[in-house]
Amino acid sequence: MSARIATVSRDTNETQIKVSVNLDGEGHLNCETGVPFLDHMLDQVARHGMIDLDIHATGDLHIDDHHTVEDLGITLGQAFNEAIGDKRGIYRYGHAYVPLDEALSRVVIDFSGRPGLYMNVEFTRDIIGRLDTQLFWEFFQGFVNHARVTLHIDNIKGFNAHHQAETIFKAFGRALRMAVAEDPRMAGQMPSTKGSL
Ligand SMILES: [Mn+2]
Repeated sequence: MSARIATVSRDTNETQIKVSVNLDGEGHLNCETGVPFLDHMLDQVARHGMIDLDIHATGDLHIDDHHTVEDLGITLGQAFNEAIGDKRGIYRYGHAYVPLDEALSRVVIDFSGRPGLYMNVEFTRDIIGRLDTQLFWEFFQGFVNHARVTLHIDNIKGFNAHHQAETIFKAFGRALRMAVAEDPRMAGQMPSTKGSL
């Protein structure tokens, strides 16, 4: 496989974001988003996805975190879509269950080419750190639309909202890792009878 890397810049009046991704990385994150809890979550995606992420973001945080979190999801999705290429020879589907103490989440992803987010999560608090938990939906919707994936996220149990979020992002990283991995038996074929994804 050729190098699965991409760098995407996205500039609007609300945010300026640059994301570099290496799908075959070592799990390193270099990140400055200005939203500390989001940095903590992206660190989980990089580490558990074995993906290298280099992210620089400046946004209108004086309003709130909304535009920055949503646009990060969009830009990350664009970078994934570019890095993964034509999807020949990958597993395509990935899934993971991840616990953290009392919390348990399941994430299932399909690099289907068809954007779809099915998120079943009830956070036990509205705010984690200073981050509005509604913004996780915005992040994943932005990612899904631009990475063109089907993504099912279920928080099965959880009392502590930090744990709920962390299990979701760790499972997201693990599911990504499985889905983008090279399948030696697929040997460069498209993982679809349709012939394209
Ligand atoms: Mn934590």
